[in-house]
Amino acid sequence: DEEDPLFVYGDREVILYNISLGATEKELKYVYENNEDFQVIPTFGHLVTFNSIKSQLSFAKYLRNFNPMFLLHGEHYIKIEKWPVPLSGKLKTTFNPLAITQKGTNTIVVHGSKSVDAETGEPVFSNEGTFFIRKCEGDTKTYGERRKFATLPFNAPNRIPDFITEIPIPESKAALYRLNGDRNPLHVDPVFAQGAKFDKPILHGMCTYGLSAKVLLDKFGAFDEIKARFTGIVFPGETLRVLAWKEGETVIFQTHVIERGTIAINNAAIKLISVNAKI
Ligand code: HDC
Repeated sequence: DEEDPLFVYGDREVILYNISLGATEKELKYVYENNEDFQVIPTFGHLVTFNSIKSQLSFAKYLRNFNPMFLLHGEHYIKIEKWPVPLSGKLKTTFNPLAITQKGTNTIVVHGSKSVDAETGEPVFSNEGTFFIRKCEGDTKTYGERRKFATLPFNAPNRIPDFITEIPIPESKAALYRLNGDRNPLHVDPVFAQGAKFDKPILHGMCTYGLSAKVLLDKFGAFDEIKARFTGIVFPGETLRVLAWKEGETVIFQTHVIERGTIAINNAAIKLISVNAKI
């Protein structure tokens, strides 16, 4: 396991994250630290792993011919271990690979992390990120156990969704979203994007994920687990359509790109929690 520098955050990071997922001045609970219901959209919990180059190095050493330009985010799972999500903190994160699978010329890396309160040792967030790396080589091997929710298929039920909403994405979205910590040039630099074989910069997977999570949170309430697969790219300026099916405490969802008729997120779900039961 590798250990990262501390991730230190407060209301500035919380408000920036909420606004970059579409929160406005009409939702004071997301943008105003003095509001009695001030809160962070729980997908914030992944930032601990994306703010650090060390987390990437912790799996790069298992690979041959690894070029970060050819890395795409394939899936992501987050577990909120401490509810409600603390609005400030100093977190210590340890990383460990969970699995490496070679599929033709692509390597799929599943990378796990656990973040604890640096002072008390109390668990706060766990993450499992899957990275789909083109033109790479690795030895297929399982290193650690995965959480059940992270690996369930979550196929959309064969019925009309319980909830559908649309989210227009401003052209400037990726430029703003980067400030949360993922400075990957793929999302802003046209030359880098072309090197990665895209016509123009693509949106951060975790931005599409967070935008979808916010509308689900607003509709269905608090959740403490979320998993999704990135099945298609998104360009800033496009419009997302989120479709959701409530199945007990699990809400299965998909996120489509209206303009190109594609599915950007599939095999995805949140696990609702009863906030009252936790008080
Ligand atoms: O699905 C394709 C795709 O393009 N998906 C969208 C990817 C995307 O846009 N991601 C978000 C943007 S990238 C990003 O945000 C980077 C971010 O900045 C990362 C920062 C790094 C931080 C590091 C700190 C830790 C694609 C290309 C992923 C796959 O498409 P295909 O090649 O057509 O795949 P397919 O033929 O369908 O399947 C091949 C095998 O791969 C498995 N697979 C497919 N999609 C997967 C996936 N595994 C994981 N995740 C996915 N999304 C399939 O299961 C298949 O395996 P098998 O043959 O066994 O069925």
